[in-house]
Amino acid sequence: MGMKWKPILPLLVLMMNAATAAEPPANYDETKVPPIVLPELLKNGDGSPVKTAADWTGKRRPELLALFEKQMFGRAPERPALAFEVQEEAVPALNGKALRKQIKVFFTGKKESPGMNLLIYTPASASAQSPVPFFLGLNFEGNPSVCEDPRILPRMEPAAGQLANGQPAPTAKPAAPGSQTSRWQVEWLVSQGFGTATAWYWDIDPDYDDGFKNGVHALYPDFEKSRTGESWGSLAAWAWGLRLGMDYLEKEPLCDAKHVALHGHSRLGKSALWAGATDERFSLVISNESGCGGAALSKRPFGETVGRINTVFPHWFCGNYHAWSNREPEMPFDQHQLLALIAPRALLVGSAEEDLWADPTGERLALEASAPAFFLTVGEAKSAKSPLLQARQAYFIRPGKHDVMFSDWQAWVDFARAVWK
Ligand code: GTR
Repeated sequence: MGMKWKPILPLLVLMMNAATAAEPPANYDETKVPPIVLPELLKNGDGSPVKTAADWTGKRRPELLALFEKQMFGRAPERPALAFEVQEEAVPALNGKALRKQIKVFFTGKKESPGMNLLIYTPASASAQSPVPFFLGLNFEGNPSVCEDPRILPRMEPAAGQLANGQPAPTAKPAAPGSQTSRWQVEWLVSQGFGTATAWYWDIDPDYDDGFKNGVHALYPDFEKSRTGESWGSLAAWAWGLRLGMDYLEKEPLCDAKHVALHGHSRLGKSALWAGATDERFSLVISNESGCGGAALSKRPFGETVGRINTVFPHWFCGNYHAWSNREPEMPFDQHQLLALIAPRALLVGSAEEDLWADPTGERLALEASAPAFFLTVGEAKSAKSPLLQARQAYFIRPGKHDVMFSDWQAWVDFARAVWK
């Protein structure tokens, strides 16, 4: 036995060295960022130019969607026909200022299957006759964390899991009721005339590397049986859940489904961008400090890198994305192209000055580089009626750290009002 194992040890040591050697330390020095060349936005893969909105919609947009699906987020199964159960009909909440509803949305179209709890608040005055615009987003810590309301149904705790390497999986951090109040601003949002809908992202897929054995992945065994480098990772699973949330909002009488803003912070901002890129029902997409794999350009070596994100979160992207670790200069795509997929709908990219890990400058540059797709598509769609083409895109940066703050919400609401008027 001993003899058998001996030769393997030096090999293991070698492999570990290779892994650490491949991960250079994060760069935070702007003078060390070399000039970068971004992949073309308005040129098709065959080299032909994209000159009109029809060229974009008919050819370039589908081509880029396929590229991001194949190389980055992975292909998800078709969403099931909507099946939901009203757990709580609209009832007065938050001292009469709001209505609260709680809905279970099932993941396989069958009512006995697992699902996510969608928590909804609207202004007290909302009705089927006067539905309200909505903000939809996943939360990090469970529905009871988003505001102080003892009637929010407890989160559904997932069974203890195992990591792909056989170790016990981490359990979700317990959340105190209302612990995320400042990040959700529910009372303020309803006072401004908006509805808000949210679900816990772990309901869809627990956030650890389990080899895609649990969460929604487990509910599609036939799809998983033929798993390849192009199959969905966890970010795509959360995006899939967001789209299912929209399937429900389209049926929700209190929601004006033509005006739904999809928002997400950090890793959930990455998912929001992918859901917004793939699903044109979202009329506004808000990426808050989504950084690497979100709004930030990957080709800028600043803060988090593709190699680092794939190492620390191997389950987030599809298998193929791992091939781009530490090969950013060779990547045939970058995040400005993902942002462009939102056009001609509205897009807000939010950054924080101290959130250097997410590369605020890279987030702004990606947004700027996506602008030609917005000019092309919005310009032709709205022509003279919309002199302010830039109003379809906003970049918001505020002082402070990686977080969702009240000032972020104020900016999002201001922008929503501007694009929805
Ligand atoms: C970090 C990760 C970021 C971001 C963040 C978050 O650790 O490196 O890409 O997603 O987590 O989601 O809070």
